[in-house]
Amino acid sequence: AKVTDAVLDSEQEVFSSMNPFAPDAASVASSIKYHAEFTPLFSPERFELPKAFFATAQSVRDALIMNWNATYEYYNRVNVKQAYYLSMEFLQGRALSNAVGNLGLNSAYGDALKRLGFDLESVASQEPDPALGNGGLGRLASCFLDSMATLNYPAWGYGLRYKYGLFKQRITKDGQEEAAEDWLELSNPWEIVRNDVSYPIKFYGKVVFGTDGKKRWIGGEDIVAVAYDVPIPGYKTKTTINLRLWSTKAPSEDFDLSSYNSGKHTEAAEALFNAEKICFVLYPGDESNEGKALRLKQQYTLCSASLQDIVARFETRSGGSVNWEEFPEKVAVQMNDTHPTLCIPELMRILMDLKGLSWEDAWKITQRTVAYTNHTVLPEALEKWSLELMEKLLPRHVEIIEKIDEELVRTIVSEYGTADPDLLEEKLKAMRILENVELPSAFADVIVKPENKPVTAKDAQNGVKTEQEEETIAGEEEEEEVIPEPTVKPPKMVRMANLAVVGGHAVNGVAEIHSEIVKQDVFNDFVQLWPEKFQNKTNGVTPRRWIRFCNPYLSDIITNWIGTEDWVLNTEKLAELRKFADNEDLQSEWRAAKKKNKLKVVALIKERTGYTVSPDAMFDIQIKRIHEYKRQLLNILGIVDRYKKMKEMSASEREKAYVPRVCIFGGKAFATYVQAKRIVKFITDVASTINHDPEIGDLLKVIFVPDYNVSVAELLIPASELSQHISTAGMEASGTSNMKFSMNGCVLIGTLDGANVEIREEVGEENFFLFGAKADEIVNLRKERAEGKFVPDPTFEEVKKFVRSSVFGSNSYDELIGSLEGNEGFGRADYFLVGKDFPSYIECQEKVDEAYRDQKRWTRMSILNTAGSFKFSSDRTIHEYAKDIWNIKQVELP
Ligand code: T68
Repeated sequence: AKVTDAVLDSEQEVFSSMNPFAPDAASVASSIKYHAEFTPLFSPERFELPKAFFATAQSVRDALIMNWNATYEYYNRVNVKQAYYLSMEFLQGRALSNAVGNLGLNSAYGDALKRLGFDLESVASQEPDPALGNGGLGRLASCFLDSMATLNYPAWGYGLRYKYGLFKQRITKDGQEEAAEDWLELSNPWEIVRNDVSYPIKFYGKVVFGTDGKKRWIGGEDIVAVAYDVPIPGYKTKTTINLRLWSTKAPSEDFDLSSYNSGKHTEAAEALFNAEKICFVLYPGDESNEGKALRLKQQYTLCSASLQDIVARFETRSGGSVNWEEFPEKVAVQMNDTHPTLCIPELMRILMDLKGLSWEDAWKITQRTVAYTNHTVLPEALEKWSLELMEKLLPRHVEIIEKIDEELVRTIVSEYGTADPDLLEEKLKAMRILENVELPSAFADVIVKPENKPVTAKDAQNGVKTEQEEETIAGEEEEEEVIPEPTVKPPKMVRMANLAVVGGHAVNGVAEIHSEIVKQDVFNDFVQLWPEKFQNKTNGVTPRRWIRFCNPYLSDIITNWIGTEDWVLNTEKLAELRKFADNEDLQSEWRAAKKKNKLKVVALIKERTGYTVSPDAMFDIQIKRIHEYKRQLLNILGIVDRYKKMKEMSASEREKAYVPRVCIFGGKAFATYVQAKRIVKFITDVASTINHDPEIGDLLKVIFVPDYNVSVAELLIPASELSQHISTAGMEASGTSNMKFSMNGCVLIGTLDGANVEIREEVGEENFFLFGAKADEIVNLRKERAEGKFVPDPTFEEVKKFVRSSVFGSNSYDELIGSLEGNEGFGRADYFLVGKDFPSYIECQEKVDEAYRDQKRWTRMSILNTAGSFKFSSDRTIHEYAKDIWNIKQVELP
């Protein structure tokens, strides 16, 4: 099965119709030379790789800008409804090969660079990986942009342009160290600063009544948000959408020239620094109050600048006759998690205070416009802000939030009535946006319990004091008296997730099981009120970046066997591979491609860690943020168990019992997450013992790849044979690397959690290694543990003992191993149930070895994973959002 020339010709036609230059290698080469000469980022005398990258990127950008302009000119003209995806993170990855691939210019650019003495791959590898995200949530946003552009949906992304982004991870003998990631050091060739697109952003100040009787927010600190646009090309389409990233600066008059001239240089520039520091880093430490305020400022900057921009565009496109009721017919705002929830009070403020709408009208418009995606069920990850901080920083928004909370209280009271005060109290406590805050005065007396009848609002009006007031007064009057110990009041908080649920028209989880947990558990009370709001949108990933471009060897094989490259757009076609799963020719091509990808990883590992690994061993990979619930600890303890057993065997027994493996880890631990950093340190300690053990050799190697990012993932995933998705059931909302692995013919070992459940359904249960407790068993298992009923597995006990016996250095890992036992001082007793799942995990890993020994069987499993992964294209996900939440239509450019 070979691609026919006709297929290639018709593809060439599609591509040249969308390329303004219709470029051939000669014109591309002259465009690159032009940029090398006239974009003076480097000195003129040399033309080396870094300059070649910039010149090439700028030449590609010319094409993107033309398509971008055509796209927006058309959207403006036809005034279509647009979706806006607001996210604190976009994990874009490198852009050059992606853009060249989407534009279909691979051979033109490849040939052109060859003429200039370079090759496209080395030029592309010069590009720094933009570090504007942390994990799955940020990468999802970037996959969505690719799909929105590819499918011709009118949509934009909005985010922040962090100067340093997430930190760069270094691995030292002490574990993880963080360093600033200066990704903009050599400037960013893809961004276009729009000096004419900037908006004022305010913090602090106070709320007053204007002469028109309307509320006004005045005074305080003013900064400016400036737009930086990044064009996002679709695949095989002219549509090029926009990722608009905001950067912050001080208004120019804020530089205090007279202070500066009198020698007070630092004070003179204070306002500049204050404004710019907002966009220095993603997730600045928030232990201090300053850190918290900075994060809130980031979130508000994103919401306010984006909404001002969206509102301005709506007004312009309305052409002089603005009908605000039409706003939700032209605008859909999707909030990626709760981080952009301030959109709700900000849109209310703009509509009421600046555009003169009533509360009722503004509320209807806001609700119809905004929707919220939830990405976590961990209670500690549901965002809350201190009311006190928010009152200072955003006084007008707090008034609006209080009113939304009051309306919610009204709804809850009318839903549940006052007949059962305990029930009403429970519902109010669970559902209110404001936590630990007295009921609004109009509702002060709704909860009447016979035993402790509180002072009613009416009593209060009549001058009857509350108990507390009596106490204060008594304390003031009789100073001699012993004042009772003040009880510590729980802090007043704003619950952003509750605000997001109340203020939007749709709430979605990101995999079926997750959306069910969202409904049955996290937001169950809200489901009772508004069942129609709750939806599922199973995540997806773009098949362009995650198969076609990162795995060209496999892509060619797929195209040859299916007979067309259409699968890149219509992933259902991948299912056609099923019928060849046992074909020996396909199988041997398939294995050869995997081997070539593994060889690239062998080189990467050598370069990044100094270790030499065998390309013939099984590549077993776990790459994701380091988190206790993701259970990298289970993986590494499994490795320790394997090592311990190997040491107890003779050389020949070892070789018979185990398949050679390279166990690869990658991921960053959040800088202040101490337990996660201990896990990193432990993995690297285990690695250094095992990798230096001459008895073990190639039978087992453990690698921690430092500074895991999108580009590293693009190398590791195509080379993977087994990948681990082993979170405690019910805790991983979806996972998206599981989808990428499966697409690249990797077999998964995992729990019934997140999207694993659906992947297993699609690829077939015989092609997925399942183990562990189920989500609905977890609560009981934890209870049993707490009651001391859990009988630990003897192998698990031995493994812990082995770890404590200084095999991996002098450290006894008390805090880490202690957390699995719930010893005094080490926190919750094995909350993530590592000990519970350990035996079934080990047993499952034995089955993995057995399956791998039969390479025919394994290759079949691998092929059936790729063939069964088609559901997990983000194109499918985006079609669902467009239809069920955003109500937007595909618009093809003329
Ligand atoms: C991830 N969430 C989920 N959060 O963990 C993952 N959160 O299951 C899911 O597949 C993915 O979202 C996409 O839906 C995150 O990545 C964060 O990174 C994060 C960062 C700050 C605060 C909260």
